[in-house]
Amino acid sequence: MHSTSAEREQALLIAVEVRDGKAQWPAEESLAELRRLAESAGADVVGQQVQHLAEASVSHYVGRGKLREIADLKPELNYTILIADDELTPRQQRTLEHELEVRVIDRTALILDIFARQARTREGKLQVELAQHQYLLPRLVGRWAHLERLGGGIGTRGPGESQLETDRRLIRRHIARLENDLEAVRRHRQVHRSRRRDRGMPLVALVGYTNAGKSALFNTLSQAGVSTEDRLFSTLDPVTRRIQLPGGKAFLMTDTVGFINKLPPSIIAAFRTTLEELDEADVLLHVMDITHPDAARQHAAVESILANIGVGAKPVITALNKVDLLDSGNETLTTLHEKLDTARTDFVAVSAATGWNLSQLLELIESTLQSLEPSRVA
Ligand SMILES: Nc1nc2c(ncn2[C@@H]2O[C@H](COP(=O)(O)OP(=O)(O)OP(=O)(O)O)[C@@H](O)[C@H]2O)c(=O)[nH]1
Ligand SMILES: [Mg+2]
Repeated sequence: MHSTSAEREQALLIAVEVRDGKAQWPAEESLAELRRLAESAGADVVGQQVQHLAEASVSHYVGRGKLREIADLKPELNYTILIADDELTPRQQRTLEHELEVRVIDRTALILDIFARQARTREGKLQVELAQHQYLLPRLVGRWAHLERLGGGIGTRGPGESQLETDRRLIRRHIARLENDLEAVRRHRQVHRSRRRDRGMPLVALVGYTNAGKSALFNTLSQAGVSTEDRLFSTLDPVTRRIQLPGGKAFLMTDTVGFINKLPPSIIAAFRTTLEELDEADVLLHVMDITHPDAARQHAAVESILANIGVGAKPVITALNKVDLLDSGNETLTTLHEKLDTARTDFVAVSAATGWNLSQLLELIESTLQSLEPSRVA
């Protein structure tokens, strides 16, 4: 028997769908993703609640009536944690915890929790720890003492329970130390990068939504043993490998962290170095899971993050991945490309799993690199 089920958090998911006319993800689909995030973090999801509002409540995120409904569900669902699909303000989080007497976390905390599990390198761990502390800082005051002691579950990894009791001054000091340590690691990486530059090899960086198949593609192309998993955020730390082109020349490819809808700015800031890899790249290879029902929205979310971090103008090659899962390949490809509503035409359908059409992808990479700066293809 699975002994952990008694200790696993029982999560109730909540989302507010704001009807402001702006194009966005329907709450149901966003919640389906939140469910995967919660499960990746080790929780069992026992239910979900959506509320349509003109705007989220400043004091408790959902409206009063919904709050009562959620409270009434407690004896039936036995939820031990409430997870909001948006980043809650410290005030919203406090009020919800106070009214419902359960721990309340949000999408950001969940993502940070998963990142903390996945970080392997010193730099990755420092980046996650920094983001966790920055998240924690405004949320320290006024939390319920008994809630602090619950611990052990999701949303509490990383800084740890003892840190929650520490005062803000200590947290600030710790943040400053983390920033210093990160700076040192960054300087080291800078040296590493300029050496790579000296060798003159062009750099192609993989980008894309989490679980799109970036690492799978990376592995098939480079024979690297990067872990690929059917879970969100399986890759965190960047890895770079040399890949041979059909014409005999070579380039470097970097696999790195995936993106997600509502990726909090604090996380983007903490992952600056990782994302600088993208800035260094000559070409971005945008990997999409074209079989995903939200492929078009995922594509838009990735493009918007790329624009936010200042690399939106880089040349992009789009790989429509997982075509092995499609029945009627070509038809779906055409409709999808239309749906993507992009002016870009540099795309190629591939299967990282079976290796289908990867030679065509390499040819496209080769011609793109040549057209950029012929002398750089060493
Ligand atoms: N059927 C099929 N599955 C694939 C293909 N490419 C990747 N997958 C699967 O999709 C899942 C995610 O693949 P990853 O390579 O880990 O995805 P990723 O983009 O690196 O994800 P993150 O590191 O989380 O950002 C894994 O279960 C892969 O086996 C493909 O071409 N066909
Ligand atoms: Mg990966």
